[in-house]
Amino acid sequence: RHKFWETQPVGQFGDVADVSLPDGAIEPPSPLSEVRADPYPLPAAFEWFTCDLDDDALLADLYALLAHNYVEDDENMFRFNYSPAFLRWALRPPSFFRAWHIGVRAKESKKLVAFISGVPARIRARDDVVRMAEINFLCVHKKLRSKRLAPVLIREVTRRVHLENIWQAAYTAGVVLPTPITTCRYWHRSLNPKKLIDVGFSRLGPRMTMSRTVRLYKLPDAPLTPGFRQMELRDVAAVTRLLRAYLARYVVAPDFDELDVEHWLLPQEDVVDSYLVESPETHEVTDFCSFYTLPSSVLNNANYSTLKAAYSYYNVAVKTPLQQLMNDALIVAKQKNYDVFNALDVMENEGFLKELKFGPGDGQLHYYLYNYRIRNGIKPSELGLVLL
Ligand code: YNC
Ligand code: MG
Repeated sequence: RHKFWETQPVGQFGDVADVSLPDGAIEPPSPLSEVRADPYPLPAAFEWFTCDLDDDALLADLYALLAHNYVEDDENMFRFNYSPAFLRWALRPPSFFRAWHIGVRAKESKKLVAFISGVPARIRARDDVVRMAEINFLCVHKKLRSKRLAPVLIREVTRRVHLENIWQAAYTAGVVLPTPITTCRYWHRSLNPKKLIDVGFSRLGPRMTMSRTVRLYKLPDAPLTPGFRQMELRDVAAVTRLLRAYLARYVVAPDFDELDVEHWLLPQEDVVDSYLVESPETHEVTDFCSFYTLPSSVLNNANYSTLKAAYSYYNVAVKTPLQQLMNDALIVAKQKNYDVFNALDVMENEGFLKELKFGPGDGQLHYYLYNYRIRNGIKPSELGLVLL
């Protein structure tokens, strides 16, 4: 059934009932001298091409490949439109490896036709902190689909990850592969309901008029929590403490240090936004919330070409009720002109989704680990990891 995935060190569908298999690595690491030294062969017309994201022209090519060929919804109405600035942010965290930004181009025209990437991360599973690669942006040009190029890209990124003496990876996909550690659902909170209905993202509810719908989703003009403000560089240590203590509750979560927090959470215009609550009395940082910006192209609509979407990232509510904190996140997203605010049912998110008028989406997001078994998987609420 899965000619490629059956050959890989991942939980296989047949293993599910086998209680004798222990949690942790499926295969031990090999000596580095045994890692294949040469890139895997590609069809003759193509060549490997390590991408330098400092190069604006290359970044523009990568942006264009993804903007035209990356993930679409089931009805092909929308396609992710990651911005060039976002791609730079996503692909160059602390200690990133340039060799893990892997392109395939046509030998003759030099046109970029496929891509896969990895970035290094420390991810904790139960009490085991593991160096992993986070694999993302696997993309094959629409004209080259179903030719078994994807397994070649995956084998090549795996080889380059192994060369750094890293043997595990984390990734998400909309498709079911052997075997998810958990399956999450996206929820959507309308901020600009009229536009979302016009582009076919949402529908007018039964017995609802447009003006009642607009009123239903209306939000205050400014955040309500005293001391709610944007995160700044001086907050990195406090946010790191807050986040580390919070993520310790989850079965699978990143192990962030201050450098990670500075990279992943310090605000960058139209890439990542982070807010915190600074107690007006003690000046202590008590709560934190964040979202990243991922627009979608609207395919085949006469009036609109993009949807501006915010995606809930990491949130920590200690003093402020989570619902109130997230309501403030919705308010700032609305102020900044986002059309929709999306969140997965991970961590404690179930605790605010319905109350804050999020509706369940139809897409599922499956989370996977490579060469790491977690017997019986986990619940979305036990997952403390958000990938981009
Ligand atoms: C997918 N998304 O099952 P079997 S997510 C992994 N992730 O293999 P072909 C996938 N595998 O079943 P196409 C996959 N989609 O026969 C398909 N596959 O064993 C498997 N779409 O290859 C599939 N981006 O080349 C099958 O298929 C084999 O031409 C078929 O190419 C697939 O980034 C794809 O959704 C997805 O661009 C590239 O459809 C193409 O269709 C495309 O004939 C639109 O491939 C964009 C899209 C995927 C987004 C993502 C995470 C990727 C994770 C990859 C796995 C990483 C493993 C860990 C490596 C490091 C290890 C260490 C240490
Ligand atoms: Mg293919």
